[in-house]
Amino acid sequence: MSNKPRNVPGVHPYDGPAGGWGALKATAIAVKTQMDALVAPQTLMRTNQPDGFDCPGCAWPDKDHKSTFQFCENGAKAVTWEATNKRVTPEFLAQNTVSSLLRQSDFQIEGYGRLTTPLRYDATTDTLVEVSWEEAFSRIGEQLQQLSPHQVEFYTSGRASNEAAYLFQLFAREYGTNNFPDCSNMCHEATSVGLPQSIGIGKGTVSLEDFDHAELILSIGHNPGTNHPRMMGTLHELARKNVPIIVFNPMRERALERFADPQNVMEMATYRSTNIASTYYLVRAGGDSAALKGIAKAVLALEEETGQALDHAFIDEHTQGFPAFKQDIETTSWTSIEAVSGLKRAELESVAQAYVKSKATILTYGMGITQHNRGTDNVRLLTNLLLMLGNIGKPGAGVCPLRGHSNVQGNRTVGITEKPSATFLNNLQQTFHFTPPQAHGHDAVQAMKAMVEGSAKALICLGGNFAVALPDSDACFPAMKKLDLSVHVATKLNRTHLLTGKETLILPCLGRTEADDQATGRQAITVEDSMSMVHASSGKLKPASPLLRSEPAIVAGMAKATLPASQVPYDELVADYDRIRDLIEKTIPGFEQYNQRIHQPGGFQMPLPPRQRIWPTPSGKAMFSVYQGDDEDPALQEADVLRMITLRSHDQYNTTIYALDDRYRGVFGRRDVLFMCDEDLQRLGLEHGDTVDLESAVPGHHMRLEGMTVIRYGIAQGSIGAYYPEANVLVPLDYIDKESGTPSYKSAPVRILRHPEITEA
Ligand SMILES: Nc1nc2c(c(=O)[nH]1)N[C@H]1C(S)=C(S)[C@@H](COP(=O)(O)OP(=O)(O)OC[C@H]3O[C@@H](n4cnc5c(=O)[nH]c(N)nc54)[C@H](O)[C@@H]3O)O[C@H]1N2
Ligand SMILES: Nc1nc2c(c(=O)[nH]1)N[C@H]1C(S)=C(S)[C@@H](COP(=O)(O)OP(=O)(O)OC[C@H]3O[C@@H](n4cnc5c(=O)[nH]c(N)nc54)[C@H](O)[C@@H]3O)O[C@H]1N2
Ligand SMILES: [Mo]
Repeated sequence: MSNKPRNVPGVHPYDGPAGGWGALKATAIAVKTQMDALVAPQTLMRTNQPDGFDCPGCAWPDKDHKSTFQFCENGAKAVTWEATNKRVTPEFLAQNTVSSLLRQSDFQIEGYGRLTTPLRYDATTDTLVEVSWEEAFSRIGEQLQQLSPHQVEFYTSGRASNEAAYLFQLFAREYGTNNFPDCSNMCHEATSVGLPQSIGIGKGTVSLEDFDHAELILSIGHNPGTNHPRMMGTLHELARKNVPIIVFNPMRERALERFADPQNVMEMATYRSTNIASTYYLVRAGGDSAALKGIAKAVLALEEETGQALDHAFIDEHTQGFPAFKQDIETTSWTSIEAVSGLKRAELESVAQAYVKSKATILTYGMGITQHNRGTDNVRLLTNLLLMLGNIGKPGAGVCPLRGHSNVQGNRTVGITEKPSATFLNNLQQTFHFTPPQAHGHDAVQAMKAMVEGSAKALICLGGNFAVALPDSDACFPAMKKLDLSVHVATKLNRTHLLTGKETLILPCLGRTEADDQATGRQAITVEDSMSMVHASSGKLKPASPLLRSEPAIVAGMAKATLPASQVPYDELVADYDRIRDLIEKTIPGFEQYNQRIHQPGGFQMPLPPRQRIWPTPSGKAMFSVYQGDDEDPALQEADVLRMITLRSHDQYNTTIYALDDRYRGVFGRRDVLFMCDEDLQRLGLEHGDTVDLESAVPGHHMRLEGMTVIRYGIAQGSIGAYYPEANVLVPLDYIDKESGTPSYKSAPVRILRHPEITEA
C-alpha cells in the first residue's frame, strides 16, 4: 500500500457546510435542466403557500402555510422534476423498444420526462403504443372481471391525495380485496405497528410549535439535510438557541454537523454556518436498540442515585408495564450494550445525563430505526425511553417519526391498509351498500411473494416504482413479467412499467403542480403531513399534456369499467372533490366539517389523543414493553460479515434519480461506491478506490453485486453504505421485520469478495 492517498475519480471530500450557496447553485441547475426559466420562479414561489400546492417532496409541515417562501433545494428539485419541459411522446416510444429502454439506467428512463398519452404494451413490436382512455379502461375492466379479487394487488405510493387514495380503496374493496401493498410497508410500517401498541396511535405526537419549547432533541437514524430539508430550518434555529441536538447515525451526515441556512442573510453574506449536532454518535447500523437500552440503563442508575430522574407521577398514572421493562434493562449488561451499539458506556451515560436534565425532549427518527429486522421493537423501545420521563403529551416533548412521501400518512388515514378495522369496513358497508371483504390482504412484501409464486395475477399501481423499490430485484423483476395484467397510474416512465406482463397499461396523470379542472370547476386535493395537519393543495400549471387525467378520475374510470353495477356515483364524485371529502367525513372519524376546515389557514389537525395524555390502547394506558435480548442476527456474527445500509443520495427521490452527485458525502457523477471506514478497509486489506464484488451473507442466499468502488468515509465500524436502489439486489425479500413486514434495508448482512482482477494482480 502506498502512503499517498489514491485519487479516486468523482470522489472528493466536501468541506463546506450543508445548505448555503451550494444549495442555491444546485437549485439553479435543477431549474435550468428541467424547466422554462420564466415559469420556474412563480411555480417555486407557490410551493407550500396558502393558495398553492403542497410540495411533492417530503412530509415536513409548514409554518401555518402562510410564511414567505421557504427555500428548499430538494423541494425545488421535486417541483422542477415534475414541472419539466421534457415529454415522452408516442413518436419517441415508437422508435425505442421496451427492451432497449430496459437496458438504460433508472436515471435515463425517468429523465425522458412526462408521460403524455395512455399507453399499452404491444408485444409484436415490443413498444408502448398510444391507446384511448376508453380502450384502456375497458381492457382493465375485462381482465379484472375474469380474475378473482384475491389474485389482484392494489399498490399505492404515498404521493396520492386523500381523495385519490380513498376512491382507490373503495374501488378495490367493492371489487373484493384488502390487498393493499403500500410504500409505507417499506418505510414507516414499524411505526404504524409499534406506536399503536405503545401509545395507541401510529402517528407522531408533536406539532411544529413543540420544537419552540423543546430543551433537547434526540435525532436518530434520519438525514434531514437531504430528505427533510425544511426541517433544517427548525434544527438550525434550535442549535442557535443552544438547545442540544444529540445525533445517532452510523454515517457522518454533513447537514447534521454544519448547516448554513439559505434564508439567513448574515450566514450567507459571511459564508458562516451553524453547528447542528451538539454530539454525534456513530452508532453501528442496527445498534440503536443497544444504545437506547444503554441510555435507559444509565437513567435508571441516575434514579438510584438521586431519586429524581424518572417521572414517577406520569409512570404511575399513565403507564403499564414499567417493572418488567426496568428488570430487562437492569439485566442487560454493559458489555453487550457496548458490543452491539459500538458506543462506550461513558458516552451513553452522558446522553442519559442530558436527557434527565431536559424538561422537554423530542425524539425524531427515520429509516435508520424502522428498516431493520427488529424495526417495530426499535419503535417501542424508543417510546419506552420517552415514557420514562413523561415526554409525551406535554409542550416541547414527544415522538416525531419523519414520514416519507408527502401524503403517505394521509393515504393510511383514508383507508389504504391491508388490515382494515371492523368499524371502518362497517362504515363502508352502511354508506355504500356493498359487503367489503373481511379477510386481511397482502402488504408489499407479501404481494410480491404472491407474484413470485404466481398466485397474484394482476398489479394495479397508483404511482410508485414497485419492483424497483422492493428488495431482491432478481426475484421481483421476473415476477412482474409473469403478470396477466399490470396497470400504472404515473407521471413519468420507470423500470417497473417496462417490466411488462401479458397486458400492461400506463395511464398518465396530473401532478401536484398542475391545474385540475373538472365538470364543476377547478379542484383542490388534500394531504396530511408528518404532524397530522390536513390541508388543501391546488396546482396552477397547465397540464403537461391535454390528455392527462387526474388520479381520482383515473381510479373512477377503472372502477366504472370493472364494476358496472356499482352504486358509487363515480362521475359525480370526480366532478366535485368536495363530494369525495363528504364521504371520507362520513366513514372515517376525525374529518368532521372536512370541507369547511381545509379552508382554515394551515388546515386542521387530525385527532392525536396522546397529546392530551389519552391513550387509545386496549388498557387505556401507555404501554412499556420489553425488548428481548440484543438480537445479534447469527448471520451477522462472523468477523467478515458487514451490515450494509442502503441509502439515498442528495440527488435522488427514492427510485427517482435527479442527478448523479451526492454533494455532502463527496461523491460526484457516480453511484457505484461503497462507503467504508478506515479500520474496516485496513482489516479487510482494502485500499480507498479498490473495486470489489459483494455477496449476501444471509444463509441460503447467493445474491451478488459486482464492481463497486470502496471509498473511505466516516461510518461506524462493521457498517458499510451503498445506494438504493442499486444495492437492493443484495437484500433478500424475506429478510424483514417479522412484526411489520418492513424489509431490513438498513442492515443487510454482506461479505466483500475481492474483484477477480484485483485478486489476480
Ligand atoms: N430529497 C428526498 N427527500 C425524501 C426522500 C428522498 O429520497 N429524497 N424520500 C422520502 C421518503 S419516502 C422517506 S421514507 C424519507 C427518508 O428519509 P430518511 O429516514 O432520512 O432516509 P435514508 O436516507 O434512507 O436514511 C436515513 C439515515 O439513516 C442512517 N442510518 C442507517 N442505518 C442506521 C441505523 O441502524 N441506525 C441509525 N441510527 N441510523 C441509521 C443513514 O446513515 C442515513 O443518514 O425521506 C423522504 N424525503
Ligand atoms: N434499498 C432500499 N430500498 C428502499 C428504501 C431504502 O431506504 N433502501 N426505501 C423504501 C421507502 S422508504 C419507500 S417509501 C419506497 C418508495 O417506493 P415508491 O413510492 O414505489 O417509489 P418512488 O421512487 O417514490 O416512485 C417514483 C415514481 O412515482 C411516479 N410518480 C411521481 N409522482 C407521481 C404522482 O404525482 N402521481 C403518480 N400517480 N405517480 C407519480 C413516477 O412514475 C415515478 O417514477 O422505497 C423503499 N425501498
Ligand atoms: Mo418512505
